[in-house]
Amino acid sequence: MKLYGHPMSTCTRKVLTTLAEKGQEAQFVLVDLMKGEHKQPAHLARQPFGVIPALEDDGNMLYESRAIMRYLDRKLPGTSLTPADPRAYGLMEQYISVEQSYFSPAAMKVIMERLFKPHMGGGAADEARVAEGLQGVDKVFGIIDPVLGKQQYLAGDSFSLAEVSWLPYLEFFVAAGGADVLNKHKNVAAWWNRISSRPSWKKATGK
Ligand SMILES: N[C@@H](CCC(=O)N[C@@H](CS)C(=O)NCC(=O)O)C(=O)O
Repeated sequence: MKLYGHPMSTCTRKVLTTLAEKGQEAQFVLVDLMKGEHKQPAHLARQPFGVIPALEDDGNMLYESRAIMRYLDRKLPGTSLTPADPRAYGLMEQYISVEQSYFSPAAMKVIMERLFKPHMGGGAADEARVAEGLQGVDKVFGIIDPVLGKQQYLAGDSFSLAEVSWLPYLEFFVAAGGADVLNKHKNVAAWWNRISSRPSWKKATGK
């Protein structure tokens, strides 16, 4: 199994976390974003949209990070990260969708402006965009906080793929100065501490 990605990429980290949760490893092939390797023909043959990650398994390619994490969870031995109970399963999917539709787009505004833009020499952060992102994240946290006050994880009492999909954006959001917004929501903050201390996340992020 080969994983084509970059260790700092949020989408690659979802796949690395899933692999670590299952106690497995894939051969890691670095796609150097700084050199534009993701837009070169060799990578476009793996991922026609020119982004990372992509997974090669048994001679077949698979792309889209959330598809890859579901695939690996179903295929690999080890503890399942997908609840068997239909209600918990529905909640896992609901919160993966909440991450993709509402949380990450808002968090990425803050992350782009405060972390990536300065790093890439893109000038000062657009504070209006940062404020918009912080407000969006605050709203999402306000919605999940009562849920996490009643249960340990988004889908219920077990860590699931829902957490895998949120972790990379949460990490960058906090690093981009989002801790104040996070700490306003006590149950979300406790959940973040719980999930970010997992060995799988530490392994995926090289900590
Ligand atoms: N929906 C895709 C998004 C992939 C994506 O946007 N990857 C980023 C890195 S996290 C990337 O390759 N960015 C480079 C670019 O957009 O040119 C997935 O989940 O795999």
